[in-house]
Amino acid sequence: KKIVAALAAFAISATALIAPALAQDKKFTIALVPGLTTDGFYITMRKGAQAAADALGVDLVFQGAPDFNPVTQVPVLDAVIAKKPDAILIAPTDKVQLVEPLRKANDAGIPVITVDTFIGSGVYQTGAGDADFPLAYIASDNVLGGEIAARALAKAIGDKGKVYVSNVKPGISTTDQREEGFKKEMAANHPGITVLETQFNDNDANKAASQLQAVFARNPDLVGVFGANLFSALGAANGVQQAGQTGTVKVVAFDAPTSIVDNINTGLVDVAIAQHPAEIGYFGVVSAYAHLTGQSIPVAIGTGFTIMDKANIADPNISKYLYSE
Ligand code: T6T
Repeated sequence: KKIVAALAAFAISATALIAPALAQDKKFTIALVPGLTTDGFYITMRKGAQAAADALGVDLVFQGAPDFNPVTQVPVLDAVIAKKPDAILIAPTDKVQLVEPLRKANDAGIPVITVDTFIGSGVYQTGAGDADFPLAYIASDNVLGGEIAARALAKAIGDKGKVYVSNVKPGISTTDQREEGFKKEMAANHPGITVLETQFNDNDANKAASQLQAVFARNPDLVGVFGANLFSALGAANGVQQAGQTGTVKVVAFDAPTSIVDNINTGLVDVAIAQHPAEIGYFGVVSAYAHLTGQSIPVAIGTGFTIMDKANIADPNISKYLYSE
């Protein structure tokens, strides 16, 4: 009897010892849902996420919609939730419209971390509001990014004249905050600059280009434009070129696709503000993994910027922040 009891006790303690080890050997699946799939920013984020996944032995699933739109993103999210990944990283395409779809993931016990964009106020885990359930927000400081853009544009135009913001659409946390930071900086420190009405292009570079030409036709004394994301900036720059105003109408671009190098070298774009999307993806996966293995994680992680212009774009320490295709 004693031997049986001793063997049983051994079996129990051995199981107790082995169980946590087995739990850590589980291969986690982490899903990354981008704002859209065909955007150098999210392609680069995916690379960073994959680097962390490889280092940690995690399966990374990248699934997104072809355009930046809650109407197409929500069905993709639903399909991802149905596959029950261990965690979801997502760039929500609208602050409000993604709250309920993401709550479904949270209610199903799938931890949610938002990358690049946020839902609600972006301040999570406070116990306040109804959109604070994501575990963490990992992104650039987009208000600061808008302020940097305003200072760069002010410098390029000699601190006076008419400018406007070429933006995507209201309701996107990142681009809303960039516009907010831009206008705040202009109002506080650049009294000689008039900021005209924002033009919304629905993430369509062709629309951004025709809007530039229309604004210029109404305001022949236009001296600058801030393109608040990749497609807004490329479109606005193309518009400046098509209007024959290269160098006269200054362009400050958010984001850094490889084509920005030519635009900077020809003088079409004065300054590009590169985000660090690979860093966002990397720390997204690391944070999810830390949570899944029982660690507590920071509720917010801020990533940096690299400011590119003609003087530094050839430097490999700068150009390494250009986005992947
Ligand atoms: O600027 C990035 C991203 O930060 C934003 O949320 C949406 O647009 C981009 O993906 C660039 O196209």
